Amino acid sequence: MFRQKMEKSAKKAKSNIILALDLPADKPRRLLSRSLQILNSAHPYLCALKLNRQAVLPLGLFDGVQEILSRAHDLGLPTIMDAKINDIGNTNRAIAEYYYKAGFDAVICNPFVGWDGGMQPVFELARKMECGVILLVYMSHKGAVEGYGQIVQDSTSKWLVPQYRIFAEKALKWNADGAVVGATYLDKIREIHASLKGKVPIYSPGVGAQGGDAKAAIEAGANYLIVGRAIVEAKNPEKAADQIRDAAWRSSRSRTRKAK
Ligand code: O7M
Repeated sequence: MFRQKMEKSAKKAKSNIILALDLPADKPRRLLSRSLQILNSAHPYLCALKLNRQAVLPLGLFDGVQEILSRAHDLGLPTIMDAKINDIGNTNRAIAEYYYKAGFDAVICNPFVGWDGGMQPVFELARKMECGVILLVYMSHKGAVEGYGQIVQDSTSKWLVPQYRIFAEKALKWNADGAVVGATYLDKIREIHASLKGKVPIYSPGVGAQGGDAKAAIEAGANYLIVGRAIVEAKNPEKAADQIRDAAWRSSRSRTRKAK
């Protein structure tokens, strides 16, 4: 359901840009009006909206956040909660349920906690509520190598492999709706794209402010780009979104043509 919603939205907007609506700390009322302003102006160039706790904490889940979600849905944009859910199953399920009930179409989770008594309840809930689950596979920041890049012994095969490869395998096995891989690591996007065999779409954050390039990330195999400051903090967020969208969409079109 969620995957199809995303595909439909991207096709309609001719965009694979997900806006990360992260604003610097401010008074809740100002944050809400600025968030709505940016969303209203940039939405023609977006395929989805992502919020994280930076927005939920000051605005309140069933308060300001719901107002933003309802506006996004009115504009036809699916919504993603970047919760990086990472606890025992019972807690994970409760957290996910709140987000889905508030109107989020998908949540982002950390596969590190494993399936049994970890992620399983979230996937079960997501299927029941027809919502999505996206997993972290390789993050965009420098220190990602210390966790996602460390060499570990796979608990099933006993082979020594990089952690992110195990996470990519879990994304496939658990039938996740997406895998997050930093746009700052093109080699990782290529490698993970190959191991996902086109069955799980790649969501790439890190374009612009973190140094990643939209065109290069798409060429390497990313399906969607998560973009925050390059749009939110631009003098003209609408224009910035349009420019990034244009570069990314052209690359994804040419990748599709080459694959045919
Ligand atoms: O474009 P930016 O750098 O201003 O914002 C990027 C957004 O993506 C911001 O909301 C981060 O929390 C998020 N993000 C990363 O930057 N790196 C990651 O590895 C993962 C995420 C993310 O979205 O996690 C799901």
